[in-house]
Amino acid sequence: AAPVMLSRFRGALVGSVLGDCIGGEFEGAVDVPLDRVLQHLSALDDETRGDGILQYSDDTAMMRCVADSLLTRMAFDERDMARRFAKEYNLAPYRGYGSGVVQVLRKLASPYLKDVFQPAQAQFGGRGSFGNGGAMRAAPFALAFKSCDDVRKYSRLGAMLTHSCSLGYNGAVLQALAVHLSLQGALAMPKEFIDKLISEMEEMERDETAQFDAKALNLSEFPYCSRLHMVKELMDKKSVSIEEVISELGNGIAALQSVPTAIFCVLHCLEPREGLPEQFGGLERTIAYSLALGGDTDTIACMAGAIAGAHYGIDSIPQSWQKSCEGVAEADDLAHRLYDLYCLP
Ligand code: 8NA
Ligand code: MG
Ligand code: MG
Repeated sequence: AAPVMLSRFRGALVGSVLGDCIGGEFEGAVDVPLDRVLQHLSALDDETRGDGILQYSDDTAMMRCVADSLLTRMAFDERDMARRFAKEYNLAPYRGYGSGVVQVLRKLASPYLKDVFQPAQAQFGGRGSFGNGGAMRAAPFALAFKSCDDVRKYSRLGAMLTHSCSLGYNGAVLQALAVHLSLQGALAMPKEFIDKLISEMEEMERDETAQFDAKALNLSEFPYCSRLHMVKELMDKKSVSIEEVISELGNGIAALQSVPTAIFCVLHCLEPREGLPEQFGGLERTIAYSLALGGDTDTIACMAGAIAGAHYGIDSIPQSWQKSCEGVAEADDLAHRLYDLYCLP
């Protein structure tokens, strides 16, 4: 039976935290053999393992700020959200933030700042960041807003607090829309799911700024659409190698090289796959597969975990995994409260 909406909400946020915590092990690794991934995952079942619980990173820290802000303000409030990012960074700067974004977070801490979008716009010589930091924290926007229009609008603004390059914030909108559709059960029809995302991105990338940024960065026109078309092609293939996924979609810290990749991980793992344990359910397969790609594993697994968690629901997540990761109970609580907000008339 399809999971109920509350279970999907909980799955989305808990799945996201698990991806971040479990994926942290391989962040930045170039080559991650599947047996190392499976070893890492089976260690989570071992109650006696000595290395304590897996810590979350910037992905979860910022996701929690987004959720807390939306819940407290019961709306998108850019000043409140910016203040929470800055405060969180100040309290725990060791969470593995991107090297550029820390400058934005320091500026956002200033009480004299008039325009909270300004520090992000000053990044990288005025071009803004195209990193995946906006996308990694985008899931709560899909839980806080019912309409597709609102999800689009506020996930974009939320990302622009740190990522003013269109490649950065469009990646965040793509991630939020993927979670939004997954909550509606749209992954029951994978082809329609990817087609819907392609048409959404077509609309967004027709925008003048998006066209300008793609050109300035030497990318093809409609960069997200091209990647999503590639996702669709890879879905149709009988067998796909890890190398092919990495070379066609990427596994890097740019949103363009990681959001379509995370979406592919979810789609690819809707069915059992060779090399992944038979007893694994879809969410476990998705996380395992995301890790095996190497590169920005915590963030790709965090984004794939949110989309997959929204599809399979909380009951698909092993207790032992939940117990092994920092911040799961808090994420579950945020999901419950966002659900209550979502249900308000
Ligand atoms: P960001 O805005 O600092 O972007 C990340 C990086 O992307 C920057 O440091 C640059 O190297 C590069 N970059 C982005 N935009 C441009 C541009 N316009 N021109 C040239 N280079 C650019 O931070 P973010 O929040 O987007 O980063 C998110 C990632 O950082 C996530 O993967 C997250 O997990 C974290 N991360 C941490 C570690 C770590 O050491 N723990 C490693 C990689 C990433
Ligand atoms: Mg991280
Ligand atoms: Mg990362």
